[in-house]
Amino acid sequence: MSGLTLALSKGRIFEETLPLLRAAGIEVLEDPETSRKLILPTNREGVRVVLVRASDVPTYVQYGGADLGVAGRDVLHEQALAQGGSHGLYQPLDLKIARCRMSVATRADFDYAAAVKQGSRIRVATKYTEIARQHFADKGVHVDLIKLYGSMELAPLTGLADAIVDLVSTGGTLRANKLVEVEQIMDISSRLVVNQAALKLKRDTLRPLIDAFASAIA
Ligand code: PRT
Ligand code: MG
Repeated sequence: MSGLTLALSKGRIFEETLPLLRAAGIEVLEDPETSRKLILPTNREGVRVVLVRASDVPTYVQYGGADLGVAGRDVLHEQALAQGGSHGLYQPLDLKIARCRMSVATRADFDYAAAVKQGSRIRVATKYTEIARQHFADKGVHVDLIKLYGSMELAPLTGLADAIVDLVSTGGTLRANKLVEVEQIMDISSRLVVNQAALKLKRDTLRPLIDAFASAIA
């Protein structure tokens, strides 16, 4: 009961969380890029890392499959909207890692401003249908949303959609596919999320960890 399970996704979130863990005295003992294990041991007895899909991190933490985790604001906001506003996760810290922005992008030859002004229906492909729905509703723009699970950039190029809502960091992916960013929706970074019950039951192990993360960010 005293052990701690931390849910992380492979890739940028894992890589960028490592220095914060190190600052808290925790070393992950295996590399997820070479190991096939889904549960990684650490140098701290009872502290383990579980590897899950980025969009599964909030679910693991919400239902207690993990005590805490690191998830992007994109994933957290999308799931909170889908669950009617809140998922009851304690979010004590903005870790300021895996930063990017969520934006609307179109083909260069699509006049987004004119389409908005004329009140045309715009076809938008995205993985983030809830965030997109709210964003366009707030602007009073009529959209038909098309749910995709990846490679959003392809949608305007094939005529599937007029626009996409996706994450942008360097802008390289948009440029490589001749798309232009026409609107920014929100800034994204990753948050620490903690299971509410664990916060009470494992307070003595969790609190110092959260405090160590907090001072490592600053
Ligand atoms: O890849 P997989 O399908 O397994 O899952 P995932 O895409 O949900 O996970 P991952 O690891 O790619 O992303 C995890 C989290 O990292 C996201 O939820 C974001 O909070 C954050 N993040 C930060 C990003 C990016 N930056 C980012 N650039 N997630 C994705 N991207 C993608 C973006 O979707 C686009 O395809 O990178 C491309 C754009 O990058 P630039 O640099 O070319 O602009
Ligand atoms: Mg990805």
